[in-house]
Amino acid sequence: MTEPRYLVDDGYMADPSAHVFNGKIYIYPSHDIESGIPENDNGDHFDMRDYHVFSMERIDGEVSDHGVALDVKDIPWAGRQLWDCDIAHKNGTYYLYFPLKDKTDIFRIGVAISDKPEGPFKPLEAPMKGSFSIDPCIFQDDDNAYYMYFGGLWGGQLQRYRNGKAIECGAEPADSEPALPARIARLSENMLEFAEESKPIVILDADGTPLTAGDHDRRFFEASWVHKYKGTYYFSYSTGNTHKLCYATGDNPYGPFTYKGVLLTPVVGWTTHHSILEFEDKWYLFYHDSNPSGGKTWLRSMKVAELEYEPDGAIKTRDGNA
Ligand code: FUB
Repeated sequence: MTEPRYLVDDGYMADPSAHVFNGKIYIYPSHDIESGIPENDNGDHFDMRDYHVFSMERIDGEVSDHGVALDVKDIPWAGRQLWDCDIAHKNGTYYLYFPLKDKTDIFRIGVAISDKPEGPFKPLEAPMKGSFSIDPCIFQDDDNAYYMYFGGLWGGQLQRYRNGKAIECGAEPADSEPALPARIARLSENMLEFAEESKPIVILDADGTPLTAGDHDRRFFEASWVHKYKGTYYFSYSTGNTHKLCYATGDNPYGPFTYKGVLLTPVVGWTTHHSILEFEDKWYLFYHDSNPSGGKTWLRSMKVAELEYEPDGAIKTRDGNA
């Protein structure tokens, strides 16, 4: 596969989290809809109400839509806005982790369970204790520990917290201060709770200093993803208002990570958001753009493209407009 490929042409799907289960690729996207809510920096127009799960046997094969896997009306604690989700598999059970605003309009992270990768998923009665903000990404390490990375600025509400605790002012730090980091927490044995207080994912410059809040071209904004390549941990993320996907590397799941570069240049649309997957000895980038909707930032279409590495482990930058 050389050219990027759109995965579905019926409806709008974004933020694709791709995993391999039972030898097949399963994709867990956000389901974009035309909500009629005017566009704003808070992301109110991203008023998604359900998730579909997709699968394919080959990277260039037919994509099956398994239908609605979870609906907001079935989540007891739901307010609004089902944003980017991710999945984990442990001992025959599939755990879907999703951000959703609760009835007080605060983003929390919920869990829903199924015995099949395509669902349907049954949500728990309440969100995960101590959870906040958006964009959960689950990474299973080689020792079978599971970690959740999460967080997102602006509409994702991360600026309302410091060191995992809600703050009064809820503003971003000054430009010269360290950037607000994504968070990580190991998951409990039963996969339903955090096993520890969340910790910051610090991204360092090559000289060892943390990236600053004013460094909008490189600092973390949202869309955490972690994968491991040749023993190195790669933390990748979106820079949000500068529209890039960047990555940083480290030698353990908690970091710190050292900034390395851009893996995808800006796409048509405001956001892009991705996952990285190894399948049959090749690496792939799943992401989205707003080309098919004619640039509507809230109607996004998921794609896949091959991801390549340099011999030293650097990821080759892809052109977001290819
Ligand atoms: O899809 C809603 C939000 O847009 C996601 O949670 C963010 O990462 C951005 O892609």
